[in-house]
Amino acid sequence: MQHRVVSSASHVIGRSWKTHQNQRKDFVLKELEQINLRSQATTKRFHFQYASPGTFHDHQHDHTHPNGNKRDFNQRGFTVGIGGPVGSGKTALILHLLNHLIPNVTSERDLRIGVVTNDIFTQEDTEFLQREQTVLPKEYIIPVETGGCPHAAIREDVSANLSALEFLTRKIANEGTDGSKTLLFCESGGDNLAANFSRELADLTLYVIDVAGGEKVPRKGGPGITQSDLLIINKKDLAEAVGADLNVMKRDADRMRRLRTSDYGESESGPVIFAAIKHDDGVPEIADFILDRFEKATN
Ligand SMILES: Nc1nc2c(ncn2[C@@H]2O[C@H](COP(=O)(O)OP(=O)(O)OP(=O)(O)O)[C@@H](O)[C@H]2O)c(=O)[nH]1
Ligand SMILES: [Mg+2]
Repeated sequence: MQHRVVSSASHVIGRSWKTHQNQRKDFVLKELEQINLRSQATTKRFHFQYASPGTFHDHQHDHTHPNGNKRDFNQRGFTVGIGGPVGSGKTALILHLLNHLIPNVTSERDLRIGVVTNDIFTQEDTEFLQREQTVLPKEYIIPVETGGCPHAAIREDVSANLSALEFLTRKIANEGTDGSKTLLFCESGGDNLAANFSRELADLTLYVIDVAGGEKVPRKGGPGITQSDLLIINKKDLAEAVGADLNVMKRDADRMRRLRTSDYGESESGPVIFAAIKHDDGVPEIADFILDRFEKATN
């Protein structure tokens, strides 16, 4: 279809306004006609289908990835990416992890913690965490305002998050701690099932979904569900109220996170934890999982 170039304003000067308006009307009518024709088209369209939503890949291994899986944690602390749909409980998880880790673990292990939160148009989650927790200095929690689709800032162009996390690492190191003892949480803005952290940004990925989204969510797949290092199914306290069967969710999550049979036993699946984060249920297990991976990566 040929598109006519619409006159620029300067082009209009010298012609009567009415002529211009009539020409525009003709143009719009022709466009509508074309759209109508297109909607009746019978040509088959090809919609590329992925063979699968991807498989779980255990990152507790010795082989190196193309970018190398050893990096300088003094430059940027070990980064835990927390993704998941809107309202699934990502910020609640950070709040409860801070309250669990800081009194119980950090001084014993000489560990320092920093947090970066992503929101699209506000700094809501940073403000919430600064207000609701009292265990971490407020300046160790900083926001990134993505201004657009949250997945872009954790997957396509991670530079805003990288600079925020490097800034926090320097800040923490300046206050007397070796940067390699820095554990950073990076919360993605709530997004859809296609969003997932780039391994360039996150050393460990957690993906939080919740039972209130429906028992179907694990089997819908997507890279967060299939490939995150840990899948957290939150708000199990609401399962009965929303009619979600936790056994079905576990079965589907295991199926979607099955390890590749060429490398592993056929029946193994990536880890899944059911939690009620608001009630601290499951939080110690999630903290242990993070600390285990942190120690393995940084030692
Ligand atoms: N019933 C119940 N509510 C929870 C639980 N965890 C979190 N919530 C509530 O769920 C709501 C959303 O939690 P958030 O932590 O803000 O969710 P989020 O994933 O950070 O949301 P966005 O950042 O907006 O994507 C809040 O009102 C929490 O109190 C839980 O285990 N059970
Ligand atoms: Mg949040």
